[in-house]
Amino acid sequence: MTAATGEAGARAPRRPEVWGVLNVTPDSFSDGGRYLDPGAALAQARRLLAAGADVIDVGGESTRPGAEAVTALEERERAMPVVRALAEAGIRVSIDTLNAETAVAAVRAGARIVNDVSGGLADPAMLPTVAGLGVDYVAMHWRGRSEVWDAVSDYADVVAEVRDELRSRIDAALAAGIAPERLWLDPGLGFAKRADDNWTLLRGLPAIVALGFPVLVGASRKRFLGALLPPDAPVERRDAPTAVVSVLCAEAGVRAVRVHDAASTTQALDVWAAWTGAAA
Ligand code: PMM
Repeated sequence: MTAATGEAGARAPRRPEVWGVLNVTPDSFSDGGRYLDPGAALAQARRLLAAGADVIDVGGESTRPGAEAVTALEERERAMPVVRALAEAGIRVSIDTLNAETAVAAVRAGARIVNDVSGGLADPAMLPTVAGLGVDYVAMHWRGRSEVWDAVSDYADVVAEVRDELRSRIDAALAAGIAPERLWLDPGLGFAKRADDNWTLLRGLPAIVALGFPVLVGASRKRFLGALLPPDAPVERRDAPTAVVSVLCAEAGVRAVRVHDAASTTQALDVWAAWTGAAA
C-alpha cells in the first residue's frame, strides 16, 4: 500500500488538483512584474486553466527573501481586480495572503480559498476571520518572515518538527472555529528550509498526509530544484523537475500541487493517473 491508495490499497488513488500560481506582484522571484496589469493577469489565468489548472492562486505580496513588505491596501489594490474578474468568470480562486483584511476583501470578491503561508501566525485576526468567512483555508508551515530565516532554519528532525508545528496550527485553526473539512496543510517548502530539508520533507510527506487533512505542496521553480540545474539556467527549466515532484507528491497522497507551469505538471499527472488508475 502507498499513502495515496489509502486503507490497504482498496480505493483507487486520487489525482491531485493543480493550483496555478498567479503573482500580481512586481517582485516575485519567477513571475514578478509580469502580471501587474489586470489584463495580463487574466490572460495568464486563462492560459493556466487551458493547460489544466483547477484553481488559480492569486498573490498580491511576494514572500520571496528580500521582497519589499507591502501594505494590506497595496496588496488589495493589486489582487482584487484579478480575483473579482476570475471569480465572475466562474473560476475557483484562492487568495495567497497573510492578512485577514485581504482575505475578507478577496472572499467578498469571490475567492473560495484563503492560502496563508503563515498558518495564522502573521495576523492574529486571520483564523477567526476565516472561520467566519466559511471558506477553505490552507495553513502552511512557517517560522517567520524571510528576515529571520537564518536564525530559525535549524532542524534536528525536519519532518517531525514540521509535522508537530502543523499540528499546533490545526489545533489553533479548529479552536478558532474553522471547520475541519475546510482545512488544508502545507509543509512550506523553501520557507526557512535549507535545500536538504526540502528533500527530506518531500521524502517525509506521508507523515504530513497522515495528519488527516488534505495536503498542498508548493515546490514549483524553487531554489532547491534550481540547484539540480546549471547555475545560469532560466527559471522555466525548473518546470520539468517540478512536474516530476508533482508526480512523486501524487504518489505520496498529496491532494494539490501549486505550480507556475500548469501544462507540464498536468501532463505528468496524466501519465501518473493512467499508470495508477487514479480517480479524478
Ligand atoms: N510558496 C510561495 C508562495 N505561496 N503558498 C503555499 N501554500 N505554499 C507554498 O509553497 C508557497 C505559497 C512562494 O513561491 P512563489 O513566489 O513562486 O509564489
